[in-house]
Amino acid sequence: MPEYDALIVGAGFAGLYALHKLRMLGFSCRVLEAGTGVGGTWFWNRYPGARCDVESFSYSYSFSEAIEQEWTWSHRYAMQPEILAYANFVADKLDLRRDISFGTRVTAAGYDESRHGWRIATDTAGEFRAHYVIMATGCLSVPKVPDLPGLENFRGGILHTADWPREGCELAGKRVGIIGTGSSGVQAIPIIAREAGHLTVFQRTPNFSIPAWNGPLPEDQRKAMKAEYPALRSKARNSYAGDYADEYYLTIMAMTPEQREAAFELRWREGGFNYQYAFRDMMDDPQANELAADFVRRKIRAIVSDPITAEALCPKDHPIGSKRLCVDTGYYETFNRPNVTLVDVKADPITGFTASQLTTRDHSFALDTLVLATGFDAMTGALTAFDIRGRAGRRLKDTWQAGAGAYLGIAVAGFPNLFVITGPGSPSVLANVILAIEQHVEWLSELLLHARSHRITEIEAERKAQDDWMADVRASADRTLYPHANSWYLGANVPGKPRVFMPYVDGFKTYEAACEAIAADGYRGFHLLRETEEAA
Ligand code: NA7
Repeated sequence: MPEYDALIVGAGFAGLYALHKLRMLGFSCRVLEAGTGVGGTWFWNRYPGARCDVESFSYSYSFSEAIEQEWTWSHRYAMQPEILAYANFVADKLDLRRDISFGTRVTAAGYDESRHGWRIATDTAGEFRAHYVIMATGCLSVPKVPDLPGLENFRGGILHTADWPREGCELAGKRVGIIGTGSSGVQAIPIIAREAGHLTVFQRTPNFSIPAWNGPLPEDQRKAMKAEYPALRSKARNSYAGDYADEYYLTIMAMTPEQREAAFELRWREGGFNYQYAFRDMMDDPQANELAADFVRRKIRAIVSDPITAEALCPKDHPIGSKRLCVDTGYYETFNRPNVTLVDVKADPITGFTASQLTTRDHSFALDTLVLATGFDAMTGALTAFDIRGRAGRRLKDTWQAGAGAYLGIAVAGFPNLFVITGPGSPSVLANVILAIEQHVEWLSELLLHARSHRITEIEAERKAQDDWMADVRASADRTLYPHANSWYLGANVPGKPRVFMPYVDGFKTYEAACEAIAADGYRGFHLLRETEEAA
């Protein structure tokens, strides 16, 4: 059976960097990847309009100056094909493919206590052994197909945004329905509307969306940004969100109404996430949040011509930012098109499907194709999709029955020598995830080097340290407005999933400092078993 120091699950941005980093440090590694190529979420999410909503110069690896300088981003926000091309460029440049098994899905992983190592089963490549397992499986990698009544009757095409056919899909002139108005739906709807004969948007909950104002980056700007990379990266590393945008210097409640209006307008015109991160009280103070939300609702009413449609598009049931903000290109404007209809399925619920129709309580809609933009079993989906068994054969799924948690969001008590990149309890999805990945991979590499040089055979989070960490994560979240929405941050989008707020809300910089302090304190909160202790 092939044996490695580390098996890495997933060849997205986390898996690629983990492979590079650990290989450079002399660990033998193999990456197991279910897809036929690198890129992770960018490999699967090929729906029309798929784009990153963090700026490209930020959403890119910072660990290699050569990569930074050789690669040139074409747009402020890169589209999916460009990000996938970037992942491929990195894989080639670092010669990573030779250590990746593509088309290989992990089906089970079990800890062998006598060997202090893992045994991993796959669907196509047999079994492997490894001292360490690194789950680089992504926070948004298991698509969620909702339980729609009678969907099996529908004979038209059914597509999920997160599992879009590689060869694309012909929607020209067709009657297309789309369910879901989160980031994926908001990006896909304007593009599909241009192609389709008619597009019907089935909306359960409207989301807040801020314009991206995306566009090509002029040559001089690209050059200037490349020259500025060290400063941009350092600013990102010292920020809340792991991004180089200016953040948190405005307090909504300290401004006059005129100043506020001007500040909201400025952030709207700048576009993107900084509408949230510019304001220090937006996620803490309900009154401040409502003012920011009201500004966006007024924008929606000004853009959308039909007042009933406009009102239906205005989010009113959650604080702005408590569900991940959407960043769009012409989303609200799309509802002014004559070939687009909005259906509020909270008011008029979906009741079933025939071979060619979606029916709601009050209406029926003839469709050729149904697009599901219905999201993911986020943050834990890929970690509970197959059996991971730790000490005494205990399943990770059972361990997390009352809510997912990991010490520093990276290691789980009872699962020695297994690590999760951007796991529950770390900033992950609340930060620029590429930087969050880099920080985790780098911190973990130091831990594994420490283990190697101190002849440590087993690394395990202590239960108390993990419980205390997660209690702090929850307490911090509870001081904010984040838990005030039925969001995927707390698993609310998956029926039966325990509702626990999973991301670390105190920001990237604070989190990194906590990780460094724990390392400096001899990896406080980890039980490190030395070979000599074991012999004694
Ligand atoms: P999201 O943000 O989870 O959005 C999923 C959407 O699908 C959301 O509007 C849901 O409405 C809707 N949905 C889910 N199930 C149903 C049913 N049964 N009926 C009607 N509507 C439904 O996923 P995305 O893929 O858009 O984005 C996820 C992240 O990926 C995003 O935040 C970025 O980080 C990238 P609901 O709000 O639950 O009422």
